[in-house]
Amino acid sequence: FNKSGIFVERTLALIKPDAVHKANEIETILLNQGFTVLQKRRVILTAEQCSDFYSEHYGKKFFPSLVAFMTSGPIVAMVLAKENAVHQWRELIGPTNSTVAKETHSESIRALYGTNEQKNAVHGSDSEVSAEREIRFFFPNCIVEPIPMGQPAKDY
Ligand code: RTP
Ligand code: MG
Repeated sequence: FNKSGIFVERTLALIKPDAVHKANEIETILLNQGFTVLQKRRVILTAEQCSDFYSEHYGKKFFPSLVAFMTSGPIVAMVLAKENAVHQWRELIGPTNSTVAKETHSESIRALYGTNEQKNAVHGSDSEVSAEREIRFFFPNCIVEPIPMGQPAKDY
């Protein structure tokens, strides 16, 4: 909810291990694009946690390599808020393959900070349903419902 009490969509962003050293620059870009950072954590995923997070890709050829990459170092998880946040964040990060991004979306975050099909600097939820699941995955205590009027805000 924004200052006027109007619902603002949320999405989950990850800064992947290849771009964690550029986390401050990436955060500056997203703030300049009107996103608000509601939550932020630096984490190192276990292979099990990573497999769960990317379970939609289980069985694909690139899955073992993806898990190895995503567990190779710390990542930064952020809950971002903005109007139409899921779509807007996907637009800002650009195409999955950073090589393609450099050719077609040269201002995108994946063009600027990614390297190839796998090392692509950032993640963004692909739908509102994914966003809610992924936010809960990284921020299980984060409030998802508005706080009822007259009740104290607690436990988030
Ligand atoms: P993400 O979930 O990380 O935001 O990326 P995405 O939606 O744009 O792409 P997705 O298809 O969900 O793929 C997840 C991540 O797996 C790696 N990948 N490697 N052929 C390959 O080697 C390949 N394809 C995808 C990338 O790191 C991609 O972001
Ligand atoms: Mg995806």
